[in-house]
Amino acid sequence: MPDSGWKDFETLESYIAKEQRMHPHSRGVFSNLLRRIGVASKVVTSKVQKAGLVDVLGMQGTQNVQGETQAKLDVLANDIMKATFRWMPSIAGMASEEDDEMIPVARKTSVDDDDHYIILFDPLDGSSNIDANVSVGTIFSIHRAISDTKGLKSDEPCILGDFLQPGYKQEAAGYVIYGSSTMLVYTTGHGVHGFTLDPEIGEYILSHENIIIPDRCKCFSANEANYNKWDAPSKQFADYVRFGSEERYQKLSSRYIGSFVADFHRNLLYGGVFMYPADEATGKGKLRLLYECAPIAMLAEQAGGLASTGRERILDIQPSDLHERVPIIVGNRREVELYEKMVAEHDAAVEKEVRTRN
Ligand code: AHM
Ligand code: MG
Repeated sequence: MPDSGWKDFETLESYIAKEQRMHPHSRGVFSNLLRRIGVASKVVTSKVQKAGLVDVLGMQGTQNVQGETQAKLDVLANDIMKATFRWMPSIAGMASEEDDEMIPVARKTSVDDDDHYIILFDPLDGSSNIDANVSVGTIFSIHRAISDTKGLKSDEPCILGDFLQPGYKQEAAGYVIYGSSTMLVYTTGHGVHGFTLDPEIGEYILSHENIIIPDRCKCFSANEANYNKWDAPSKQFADYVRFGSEERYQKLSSRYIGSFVADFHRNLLYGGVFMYPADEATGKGKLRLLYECAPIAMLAEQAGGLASTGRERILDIQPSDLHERVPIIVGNRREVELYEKMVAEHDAAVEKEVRTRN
């Protein structure tokens, strides 16, 4: 028989099923959630790809809770995500970067209390770039609902505490990047796996198994126009990697898209570091802890990297507000640790100065 040249491949479906078989007690609830993310992202992909063809470009005219004008596709992607998860028996609540409050989802009696999850998402991160055809993404984070479910009424299926959990408790996290191709990248705490959407068959195909950030610092990604607003250690770090003489940084390039998913995804594959430090005047970062930083931090750590505010590991932060913003540096472990060291030295010097003054 002549060889047909056919090569079997792993789809998101088969991969999830395989992972589920490795956990014999699993009831498949969680796997279904991941599958639904795949489905939702295909719908968003189709809308993003038609953005120039239908009347979805431009601003919606409304503002989200952060006071930013929402692009129409933000609103559409948010609706698609909510519609996808609202009916799922295992979902007790959702929270979206685009909505002020958490969204409780009525509990279904058919599901064990232990099988309730909450999902948080940024439906279309980087959407301010979309009119220029720049890559955008959907970021998601899944936690087990921790509230005493038996004590809650069906019209109170979750409480704020279910959402305000530190990142290290995430059950899964990931993103979908809508770029030259659509890719879904996720982790359940067992490595980072990437699937590329084959538009001809409409399936996600395993293209990047067990992604590990290469141990080289090829890319430095930050909005360098904000340099004068950064604090001293952030400036020191940026200067060190950009202009320093260390061999490791001789081939470094500045690479900044201004779309977190796209910037992180590139650095994950090529090696590098992304930072969005605090504005020194306000002490606040721009990116949101629950919708952006915590899920990306889980992926970074699973890929051998690190994510930090400079003073605290992102995954250790106890959130106090759904829409909390934090400073972040994420990427190669070596660079994040170098930044943390510079911050610690800076803080120690400031403390010493204060002590000698008093
Ligand atoms: P968004 O969630 O409103 O899209 O904002 C987040 C985006 C990130 O994707 C990106 O890293 C950052 O904002 C870029 O900010 P800036 O334009 O200040 O550089
Ligand atoms: Mg965002």
